[in-house]
Amino acid sequence: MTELAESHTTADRGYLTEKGFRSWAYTLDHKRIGVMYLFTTLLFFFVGGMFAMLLRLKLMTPGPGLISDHTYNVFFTLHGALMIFLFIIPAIPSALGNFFIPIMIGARDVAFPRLNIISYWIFVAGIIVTLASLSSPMDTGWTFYTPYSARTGAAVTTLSLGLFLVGMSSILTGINFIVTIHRLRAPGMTWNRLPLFIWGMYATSIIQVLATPVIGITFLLLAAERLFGIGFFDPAKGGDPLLFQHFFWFYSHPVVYVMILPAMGIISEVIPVFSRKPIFGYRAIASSSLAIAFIGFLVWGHHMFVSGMSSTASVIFSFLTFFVAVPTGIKVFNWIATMYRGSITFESPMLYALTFIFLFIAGGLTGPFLGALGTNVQLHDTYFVVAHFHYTMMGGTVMGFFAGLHYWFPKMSGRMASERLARVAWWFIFIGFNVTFFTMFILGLKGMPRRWAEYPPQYQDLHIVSTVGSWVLAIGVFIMFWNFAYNLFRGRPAPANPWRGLTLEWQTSSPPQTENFAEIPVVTDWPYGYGKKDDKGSRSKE
Ligand code: HEM
Ligand SMILES: [Cu+2]
Repeated sequence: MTELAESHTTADRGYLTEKGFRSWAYTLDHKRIGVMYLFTTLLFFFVGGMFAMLLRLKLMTPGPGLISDHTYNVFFTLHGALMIFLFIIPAIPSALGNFFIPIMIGARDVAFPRLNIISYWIFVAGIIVTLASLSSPMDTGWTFYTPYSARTGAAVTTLSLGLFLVGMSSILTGINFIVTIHRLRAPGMTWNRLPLFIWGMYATSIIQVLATPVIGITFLLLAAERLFGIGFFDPAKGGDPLLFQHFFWFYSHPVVYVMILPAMGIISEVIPVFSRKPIFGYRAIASSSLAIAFIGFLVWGHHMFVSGMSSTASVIFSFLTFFVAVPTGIKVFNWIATMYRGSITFESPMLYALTFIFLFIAGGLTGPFLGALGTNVQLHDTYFVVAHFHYTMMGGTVMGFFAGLHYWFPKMSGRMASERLARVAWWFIFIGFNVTFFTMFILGLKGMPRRWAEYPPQYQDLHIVSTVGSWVLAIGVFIMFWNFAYNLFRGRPAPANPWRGLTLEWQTSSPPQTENFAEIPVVTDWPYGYGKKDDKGSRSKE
């Protein structure tokens, strides 16, 4: 603990001391910007979640019920698009990444603080344009496939431009993080001592910078096709609708790793702290993040097996898909090896980290069924796919995000959340999640197609089970955020290092002061050396 952390009093609210709208809107402090991203993305998690609840409510009955079929199309488009573009892609990188990257590498801020706040406001501008598209809401699904998206009367052009801005913000943030990690590491913070969350964020930033321009340009082409009738994707004008799918998935497959890599980074921080053991296979975990980032660019075609792409291409994409499983498997193996014979305690961050591993394995093991050509053709566009991606995205990324929120809440807010409430919420979330989404695997295997507003009555029972599960899940999420909201004001003051972590963010006060550290720390060791020191007094034992 630094001297500053010891002398820190509860009256001193660190970077939160200054009050008022302007002090936030114009701030250059990466922590404040991170907090603003956190609130913004959480808002869309709730709005997107509300649409999910409406979808599930509607699916309780097989016929036309609660809402019209067109409204159903609009709702699942909004649910998918908001969850993906305004929540899960930006949430961990922009919110937790912004807040913790500089602190964890021992810097005072990101490399380009002005660019950082500009990125935030570009993000907000993108959101405003996106919301403007609600004047005639999208019904294309979040994938915007042509030719339908080129012709529908819905506000595809407006939404494309909104998401173009959101993407631009994401590219700028990625560049900022890469430069920050290269240039601003504290003395002694070598690449081999970098916390694994930083490695995950580094790989993520590379994907953001390389892949996002592709979707940005695709959105512009789509807008141009709609506005000026240029035939990029329309066969009647010499265009190719498949080209759109290639562009779309060349971005969107790598981007599932923008969603999952930061969460994996969080898990790699939490597991050793709550197992009190050095992380097993540090280098393997770090380099597998980079491997996932690069292989992720080679497999987009596995979303297009039934699109009419050549069978040679299908076979190659199917083959390559299996390679992503290798670095992913390495990580899971190393987390489990880290826990092996550790003194594990089940505080809330660990509880969610274990939930991540459990649900992500379930999601991951169902991936190969979709990656293999034969089974894919059978399962394509059924609820099996819906179950698979909710297990990986919500069971994986969102649980990782929750682990991170519980882990870092004391640092960000300067208060402790209630462990008891966190546990109650966890039970609801764990049970609710599995009831909601495991049911969808069964529905998919039985042949229930996805994106159908009405369906044959034999599927109704399972749909009812899933809907009831979604209420249990929603109650859990509500309790969890109640816990955070209440203790943001009422929680007991957090010590500098409540979990006894070794990464640098725990060596400054909670909440951190404006420039993070009274004195830039000098790093002498890696951050995972729990347990005994060796005879030289060094903790660096892998
Ligand atoms: C309370 C939790 C949730 C429930 C009950 C839920 C439920 C649903 C339902 C019923 C569908 C429509 C399936 C169909 O008709 O094909 C759907 C689609 C989707 N969900 Fe969720 N969901 C939840 C959370 C999430 C989260 C956290 C994410 C991402 C972060 C997400 C991403 C998606 C996507 C991308 C689609 C596809 C939309 C489309 O086909 O255009 N969902 N979800
Ligand atoms: Cu993919």
